[in-house]
Amino acid sequence: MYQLYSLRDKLGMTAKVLEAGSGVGGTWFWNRYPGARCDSESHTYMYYFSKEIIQEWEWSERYPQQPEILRYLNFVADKLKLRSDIELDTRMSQAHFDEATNRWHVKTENGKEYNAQYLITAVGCLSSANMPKIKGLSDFKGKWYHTGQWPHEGVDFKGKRVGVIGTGSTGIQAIPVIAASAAHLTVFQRTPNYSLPARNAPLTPEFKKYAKEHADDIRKIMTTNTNGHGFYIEDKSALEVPEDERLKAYEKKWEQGGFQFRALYRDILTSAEANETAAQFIRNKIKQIVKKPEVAELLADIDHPFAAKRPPVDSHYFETYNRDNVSLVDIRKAPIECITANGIKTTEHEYPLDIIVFATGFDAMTGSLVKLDVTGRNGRTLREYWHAGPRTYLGLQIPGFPNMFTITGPGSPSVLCNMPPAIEQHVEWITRCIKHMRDKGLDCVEVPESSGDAWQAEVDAAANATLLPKVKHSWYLGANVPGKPQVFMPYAGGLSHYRDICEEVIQDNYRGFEFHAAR
Ligand code: NA7
Repeated sequence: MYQLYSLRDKLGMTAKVLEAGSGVGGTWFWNRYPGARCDSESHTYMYYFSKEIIQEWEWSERYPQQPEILRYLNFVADKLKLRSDIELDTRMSQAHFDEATNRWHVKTENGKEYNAQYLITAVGCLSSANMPKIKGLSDFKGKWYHTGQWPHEGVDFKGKRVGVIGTGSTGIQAIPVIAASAAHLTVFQRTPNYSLPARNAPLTPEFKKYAKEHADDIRKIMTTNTNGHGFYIEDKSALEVPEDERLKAYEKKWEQGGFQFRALYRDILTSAEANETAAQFIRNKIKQIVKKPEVAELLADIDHPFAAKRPPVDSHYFETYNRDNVSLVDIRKAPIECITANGIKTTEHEYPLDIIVFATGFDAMTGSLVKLDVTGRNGRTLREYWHAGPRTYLGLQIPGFPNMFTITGPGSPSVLCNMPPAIEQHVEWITRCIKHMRDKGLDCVEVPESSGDAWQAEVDAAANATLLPKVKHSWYLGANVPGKPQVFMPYAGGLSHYRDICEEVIQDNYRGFEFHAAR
């Protein structure tokens, strides 16, 4: 939606948006699972469509829930009169680059065909559901759901025995809400996870006023910091601070809630020793909150550095394990063997269930792109080109795929950020590039292999300067999808630094890109 608004507003271009769902909203259209909400704070979770919209729209909570975000996106679609340019229920099934005309031919599942100079993919980094292939699912007599494809009419858990597989951000959001209505909830945990309390609450009138009056200042911070949040990371090492001072600081941020905890020290993601100070603080908190020692032990037995997998924020996640109707199963020790007609069978027990919820995440970053069935120069498909892992230039273009841009593609900061500022930066960059081409009478832009190779070296170097690639079971590396190449995919050098690089590239006459004039 943002790309359509930006292209139309800045270039006066006709843009056709193909949207697989029967409504606008993308990720917020599909992810309707219980407890789904944004984990960045509402005043920073503002796709910056216009100053007027920022002033007019009013968020109700510190972390908006999915229905509120979806209402916002529908409000924007109406306000900016975008609906006439959006084709709903239109899933792209194929795109082919015609080298003779420098244009893309696009086919959709409902049999429509389009011809376009530019193909801009905005398919989301976390939109292709990862549904584990567990033997016996088709025998299950109850109902099962993936959180990313939740039924619009909702699911009634009342009186049901429910199993949740997965304790990533989604599972951690859903578990407390499901536990509140289910007869019994069994959580199947493979990898224990850190989580910070969100401390969600309604926004006060004073805060709403402040956020509107300071919208420009907040936006400036979001666009000039590492992760696109509304605060900066302190320029201080966790190791240069005396322990009692550090613990007090962690305690204060824990009480305040949210990601500012992670911003206390600059080296939390670069030094194992600094990271351990935060990790240990959280593990101790888990053990204080969870009353049954054996359950606390299982939850706190975390095998990776804090925030080295995408860190969740929660509303009463750990407290939920104090409920009598919740139990935790360690499937790292006793893996799931199969699903039976009656429930889930691990190597130790069978757990009878009426409903299974798969909070098992996504084929992240590349899954939705590869599924598009895109063919570039010389008839080469994206699936073939990326068989050993994704390769892009700046996460914006892929060698061999001219006139195609990838919003938050692999090789860009994307999932390491609050997503809206990362998306907007890409949209603005692409808009400028297209304007440049129009002004100069150019009709084709592409990147050579050498640009992709050089950028991949930067992506690797940025990742290796952090603790992130050390976690081998992370979806940042594609490890959650069996058979997927294990390559660290996002750019870990920070959004502000990346933004500077993208700007330098433009100033240096689009360094690394090649343009061709119209024939
Ligand atoms: P995640 O973060 O990928 O979490 C998925 C969870 O599901 C995680 O605990 C996985 O364990 C678990 N999982 C995945 N496959 C299996 C199988 N086969 N068996 C058991 N457990 C499994 O996805 P989310 O949807 O929670 O979050 C993704 C992002 O979307 C998130 O950052 C938000 O910003 C929105 P594992 O850790 O792989 O052992």
